[in-house]
Amino acid sequence: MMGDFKLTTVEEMEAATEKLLETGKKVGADGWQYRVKNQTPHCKFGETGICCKICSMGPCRITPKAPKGICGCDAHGIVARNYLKFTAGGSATHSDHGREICNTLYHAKPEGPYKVKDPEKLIRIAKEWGVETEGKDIYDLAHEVAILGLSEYGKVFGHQNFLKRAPQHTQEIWEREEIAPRAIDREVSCSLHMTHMGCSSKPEALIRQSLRSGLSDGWGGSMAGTEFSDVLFGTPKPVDTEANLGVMNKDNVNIVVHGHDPSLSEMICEYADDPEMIAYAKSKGAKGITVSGVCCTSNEVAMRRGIPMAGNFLQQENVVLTGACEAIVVDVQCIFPALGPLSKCFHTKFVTTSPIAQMPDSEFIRFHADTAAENAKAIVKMAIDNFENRNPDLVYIPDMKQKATVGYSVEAIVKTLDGVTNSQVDETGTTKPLIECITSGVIRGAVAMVGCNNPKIRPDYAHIELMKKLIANDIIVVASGCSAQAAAKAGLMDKEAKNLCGAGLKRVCELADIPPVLHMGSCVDISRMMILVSELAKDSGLNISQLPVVGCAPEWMSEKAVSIGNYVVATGIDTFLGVDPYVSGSDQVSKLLTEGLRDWVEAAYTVEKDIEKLVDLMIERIEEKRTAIGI
Ligand code: WCC
Ligand code: FE2
Repeated sequence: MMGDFKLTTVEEMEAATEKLLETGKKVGADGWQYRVKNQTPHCKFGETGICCKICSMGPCRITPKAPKGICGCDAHGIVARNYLKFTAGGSATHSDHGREICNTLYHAKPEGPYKVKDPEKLIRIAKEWGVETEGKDIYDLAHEVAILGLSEYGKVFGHQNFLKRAPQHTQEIWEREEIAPRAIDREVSCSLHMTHMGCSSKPEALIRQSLRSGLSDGWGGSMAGTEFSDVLFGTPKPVDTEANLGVMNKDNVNIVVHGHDPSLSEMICEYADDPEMIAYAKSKGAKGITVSGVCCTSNEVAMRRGIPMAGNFLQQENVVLTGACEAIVVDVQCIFPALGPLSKCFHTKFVTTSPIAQMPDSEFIRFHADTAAENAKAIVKMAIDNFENRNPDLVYIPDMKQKATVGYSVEAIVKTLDGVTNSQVDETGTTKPLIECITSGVIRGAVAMVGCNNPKIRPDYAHIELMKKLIANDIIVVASGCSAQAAAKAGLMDKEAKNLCGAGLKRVCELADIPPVLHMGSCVDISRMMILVSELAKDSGLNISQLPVVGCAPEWMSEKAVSIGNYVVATGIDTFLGVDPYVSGSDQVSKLLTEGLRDWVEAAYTVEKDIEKLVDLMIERIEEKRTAIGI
């Protein structure tokens, strides 16, 4: 039965945004839609990657008349250097997030506020890292493992501990190609060293380091972020939630969390749930407190607590434009500085909390692991106190939301899919049921859909349209970051979306009781996807590059996304991009990324701005891989 299930269309979302922008006009608010117009057309030199300003002799720009910079570097060297710097920015960012989580783990105490919620996972990691666990107090163990985790950033010898989770074949490739990441910080430093004036200008060397730096993120910092967040806050399990702006409640105090680090948002959720705080909100005329989220911090609390998702990256201004946001509380990454001035047009408090992300026109409440409880309480109280400052004439919350089931960690996927095949009991705990679905052709393959929104692509349109076509072709989608939120907003994470699938995938969704697009978490959680493909490879006896699996970031925009792309490709997974990473100015670099990499790591990039073509290319690639292994 289809019931009254219907996807929310991009047109409907755009109409809602238009209405919000009307409210914005009344109060003189700016918006990214207007700033894009002011910034277009973009600088061609920057766009094609051939502007160099790494020393003060320049800036040098490459043209047919001036084919070399003052130092003699050509377009290929400049493009590759810019690409490596871009990557290093992303690896540094994800990895520093992971470091913060290790630091939070180090501060975990039985009396809170940070506790060990998944001791089993902690013990598993400890054993994996050769730490004696027998008879040890769980908090002592947490602190010991946290220090080891922190040491991964500056380890003197050897490679990242987590690399051993990859199949043997993949590890051999990393060794052979000299891209196995050493200390995380070292790979970032080494990248910046290589791109300094007078160091590398050979594309092969620079792109090789881009892969290594990316791997230090995906199999280092991001993986630490994911794993230790699970230890602290619990490993996600399927949970029901809702998505889109309609999750905000006009009768309640609305607190929106935005950014990436769950250390902050977990505490905010904790205190927003406190009966004392709810009573206080009622005393101020509200009916209750609603916490919702934007970007990955939202994904983190949605996956673990079912906290609703207000929206993704390009919707961050919309939450303020509802006029019903008492506080938008941010930690790090993907936060528009525009939120400062925008919040001043409304009663909204824009609260920054991290020394890493400080912005004008914000209230800075410095968040620290030791004082997290007080900090969170102060922020929740500030939001409640702000409720009475709301201007009712400006309140408009689009009546638009969809149901979503989220929380598909690898552990949860393995457990859930065990229900699909009537497989023998001894197969419990492996990816074999999933492999059976793929080899039998019930599911043709899988696509990992990740990444941001980018005004260069009609927001959410690429994510949603690609997913619709993939699931109709019996290709299961795993999603993270803002791509996952696009899916949830559209309704593709509602189990009823099974009716949009081909017959095979529909049957799997029914048997396993899952939506066709599985929410695997935040952007650091793309490390979960690396573990999943590794398990699939080990359990099937195939190499990762042979699996009918590809990655896709159709609307990406951040440096982190390029770092991700590099580690996904370097793990052996073909990756499809809808936005060019500023490399078109060098045919050598473009060729290396789209073809040459295959000789190194058995996978490469495809860049295709036409969404229709992009999805067909992915389906083609998946079918090619099936044919190659004879399934
Ligand atoms: Ni990850 Fe992209 Fe969203 Fe930010 S939160 S906007 S990097 S996908
Ligand atoms: Fe993110």
